[in-house]
Amino acid sequence: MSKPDVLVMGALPQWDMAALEERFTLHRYWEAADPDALISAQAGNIRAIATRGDLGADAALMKRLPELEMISCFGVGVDGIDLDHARANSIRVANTPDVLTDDVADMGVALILAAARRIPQGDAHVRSGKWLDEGAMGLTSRVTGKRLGILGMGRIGAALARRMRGFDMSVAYHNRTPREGIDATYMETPQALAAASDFLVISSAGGEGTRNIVDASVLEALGPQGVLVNISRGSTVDEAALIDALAQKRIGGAGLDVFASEPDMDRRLLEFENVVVQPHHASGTVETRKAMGKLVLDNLVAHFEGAELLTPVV
Ligand code: 8YV
Repeated sequence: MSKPDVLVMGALPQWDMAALEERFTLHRYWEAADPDALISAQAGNIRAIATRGDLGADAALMKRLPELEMISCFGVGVDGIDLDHARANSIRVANTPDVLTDDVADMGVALILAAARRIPQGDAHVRSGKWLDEGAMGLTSRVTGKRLGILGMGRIGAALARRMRGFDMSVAYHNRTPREGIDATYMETPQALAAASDFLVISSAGGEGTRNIVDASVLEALGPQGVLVNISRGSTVDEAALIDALAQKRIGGAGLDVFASEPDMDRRLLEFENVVVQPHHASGTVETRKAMGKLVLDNLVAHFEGAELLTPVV
C-alpha cells in the first residue's frame, strides 16, 4: 500500500522524522532548495502537513494543496494555522496539548526565579572572576510570598498557579470570562491584574484575540518593581512599549521565552541587565518533545485510518 504524502514544514527531532518516515512519504519544506517549486511539484500528492507551533500553516499554503485533508501540529499553539480556512475547507487540525503543560509551567517558575534572583547574573559574576576580585554581587528580590498574576488561565496557567502556591504566593488572573472552579481571584482587565501583581505571567493563547494584550498601559500598571514573564507568544506583548518601559525603568524586569520575531529577536532587549531570555524553549525537554512527536504521528495515523483524532482542534 502506498504511503500518504506529508509535507513537513520545519525540522522535528530525528526520532520523529524516522517514525514519520515509516508510515508516510515525507517532503521536507525547510530543506528544499526551492520550497515554492516543491509545493508546485507535489501539490497533487500532499494529503497532510506536519508543522510546528512556531511555524503554523497559512491559507495561502493550504490553497495550493487541493488534496490536503489534515494538519498535525507539533505544539499546543495553533495561532499560526488559519483555522477558519481549515474549517471552511474540511481540513482537520490536531495539536499537542497536555503533554507539554508541566514543562511550560516549569519554565514559568524558572523565569520568575531567574529574573527576580538574577540567576544568570550570579552565574556570570562567579565565572568572570568578579566575585573574587570585586566581592559579592548586588542584592536581588524575594519571590516567596509575592503576588502572582496570570494572564490567560488555561491548562498552563493553572499548572503555574499550583507551583507558585508552593512559594506562598497569592494568585489572581484575567481571562475574557471568569473560569469555574479556579482558586484564584478574577480581575476584570489586564491592567487591573497587572496593578495587583508583583509577577505578571502571560500564558494565554496567541493570535489576533490577544495581540499586544500587554501594552504600555499594562506595563505602567505593573510598575517599577513588577516583573513580566512571557511563556505564551511574542505577539501578546507590544515589544516597543516593553523596551520603552525597561529603558525608563517603569517595570522591574522581564523573563522572556518568546518574542515578536523569532529567532531574529529584537536585540535591544539584550541590553537590559534585568531581562532574562530563553530561545522559545519552554517545551524543550527530551521527555516532552518525545511525547509531542508521538502525538503528531498518532494524530496523522488516526486520520488516515479513518479514526477520531486524539487531540482535535478542528
Ligand atoms: C513549539 C510551542 O511548538 O506548543 C507550542 O505552541 O510554541 C512550542 O512547544 C516548540 O518550540 C517547537 O517549535
